[in-house]
Amino acid sequence: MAIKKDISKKKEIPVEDLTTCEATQQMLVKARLDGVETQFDRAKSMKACPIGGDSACCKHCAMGPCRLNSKDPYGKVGVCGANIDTIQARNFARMVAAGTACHNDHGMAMLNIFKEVVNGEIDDYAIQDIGKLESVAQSIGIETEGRSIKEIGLELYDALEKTYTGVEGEIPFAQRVPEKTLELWRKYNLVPRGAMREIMEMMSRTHMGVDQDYNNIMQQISRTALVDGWGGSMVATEIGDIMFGTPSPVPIEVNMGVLKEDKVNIIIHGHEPNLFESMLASVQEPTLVEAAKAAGATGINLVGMCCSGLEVLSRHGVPHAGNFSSTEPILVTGAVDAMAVDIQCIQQGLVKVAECYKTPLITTNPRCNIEGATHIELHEDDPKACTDEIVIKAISRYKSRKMPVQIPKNVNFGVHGFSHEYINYMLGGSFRASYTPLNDNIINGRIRGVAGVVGCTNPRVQQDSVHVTLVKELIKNDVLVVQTGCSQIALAKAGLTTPEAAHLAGPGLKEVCETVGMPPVLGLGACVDNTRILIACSEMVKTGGLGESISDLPVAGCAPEYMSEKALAIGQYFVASGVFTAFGVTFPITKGTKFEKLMFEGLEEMGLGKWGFSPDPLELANMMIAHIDKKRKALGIDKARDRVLMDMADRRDIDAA
Ligand code: BF8
Ligand code: SF4
Repeated sequence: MAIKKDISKKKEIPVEDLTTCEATQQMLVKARLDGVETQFDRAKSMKACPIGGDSACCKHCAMGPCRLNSKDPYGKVGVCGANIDTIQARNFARMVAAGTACHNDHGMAMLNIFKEVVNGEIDDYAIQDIGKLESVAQSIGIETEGRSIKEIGLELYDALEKTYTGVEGEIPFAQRVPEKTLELWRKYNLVPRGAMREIMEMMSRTHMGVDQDYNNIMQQISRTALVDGWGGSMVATEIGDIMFGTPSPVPIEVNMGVLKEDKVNIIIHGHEPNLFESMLASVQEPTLVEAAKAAGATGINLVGMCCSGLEVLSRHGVPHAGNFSSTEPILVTGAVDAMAVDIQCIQQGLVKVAECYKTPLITTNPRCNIEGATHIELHEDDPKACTDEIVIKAISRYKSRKMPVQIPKNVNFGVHGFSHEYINYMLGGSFRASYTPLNDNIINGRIRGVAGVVGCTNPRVQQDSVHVTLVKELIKNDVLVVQTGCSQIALAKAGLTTPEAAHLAGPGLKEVCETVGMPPVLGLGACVDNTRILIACSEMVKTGGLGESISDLPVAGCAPEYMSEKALAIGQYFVASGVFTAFGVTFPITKGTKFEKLMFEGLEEMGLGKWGFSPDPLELANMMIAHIDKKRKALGIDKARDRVLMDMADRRDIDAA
């Protein structure tokens, strides 16, 4: 039963303060009128625990839980004697382990499907990109010349399986890491074995009474995170491209206005692309389209949310309805006839909101059931049995729509789908496809550096605003921005992923964007596709002129509105790969501790990247730009940029005269 709370009498925060997404604002107003609660209400009534926020508590055994005082971090220790550094390191370690587990679990599921496709046991999916199959195989030393797809595919499967199961040695994609970076990892024993081994060791070492030196725990934190970025996530991206197509730029529509009042609206929300790919087939099934029309609709409208949506937005241009914090508000439209989910970032709160609007909320994956949702399991050998049934449920909900429908009119346009392969081609053209033009433009200073702005939205901050303010500041300062995850949708809604947005960029970046016809903000896909950024960094190093290691590059990363453990795993693999990575909202650390110093300074002194934190978007931008400038200086290319800027100023003076 839906419990409708009377939340109208409580002192309300203006919706404009909760989110800058106008469509979400409208739906929050309606939710209040309808007496429906969302994460924004819960965030207000649930004050974040300050001790947990500082990571100053431990509940790893029943002698505790133990709470230390983050104002006096070394004033006391836990019952077992664990000090603040051990406690924080263990907490952080387990969050990274959980995030890494999520991405690897997803990647391994994709790899299993791939094996069955190659073996001919699954015929609903196919190998769409043979070129990518060959290039991925070659990248880890597999011979492709004169061999069949099946032979290459099976050898690739066997090799990539070690990403998960390897008990010793190095994961296969370590071969893609620039030599100097890999040398450093070997020096510190950071090159991961299989994910199962690393995550198991991480959980074991963080048990009460095992690893109690934060430096040593940090080693395993990095190794665990690296088997996310260069392991499970990278496999998910590459296998996804091989099976469903490598993205190339595609015009897209985002925002809640992609829902259609006269159509059966189906939303897919989650992370694994196969559910969506099967649903794409189901909504084109003539009998189901007919059934929708017989129910009075003009057709079936399939849209995505969160990372599932980003996968098919990038690959096929399927419209995207919004990011994480909009997943409850969109149900308030009353226009959603079914929401089908698989794994990750599916809030339990969706159940009640869906109930209020009689929207079937359907779980499809055996790893994610939600109490109160309907479970229709997707079996890879017959996925359409599941997706067809979801469409039928949606049609019947459409037929019995009783309550008024209110769809925000907001629709924004953009160009997305910039795989690292495409960046290669885009800047170099088909005759000289390479990263040389990107490197050249960085060296000559037109592009100051590259920033990855990624990650979630979080109701603890005004939805989308931190992403948008940060990115605007970065491009204004000639920093090219690459994006994944919910952040990408925040920027798409703000119109920053169009080539026309080049006018918001600084003079150097603007010139490059206008010459190439590209947006100053490049959408790369879902969160697992952060690995496209790793590969791009790797290519930049290998192309030459920007140092020998990823840590030499004038690049930085940021997740300014993060909430998930996956985001922390991503942050840590960027840091361990050599990238300065700053987070917003909050950071699970106690100030003034040795562990903080290690994270925010020590790792960089070892030759890796480092962490940064600020809740303020402009401060985040300044930190990232300062880091980029520091790297430019170390590379000796800071002077080039001075010249470029002087040229532009001179030109303006001449124009004025
Ligand atoms: O993996 S950005 S809220 S949807 S965790 Fe989740 Fe965060 Fe969105 Fe995708 Ni990524
Ligand atoms: Fe307390 Fe130590 Fe047990 Fe943690 S492991 S709860 S610090 S006694």
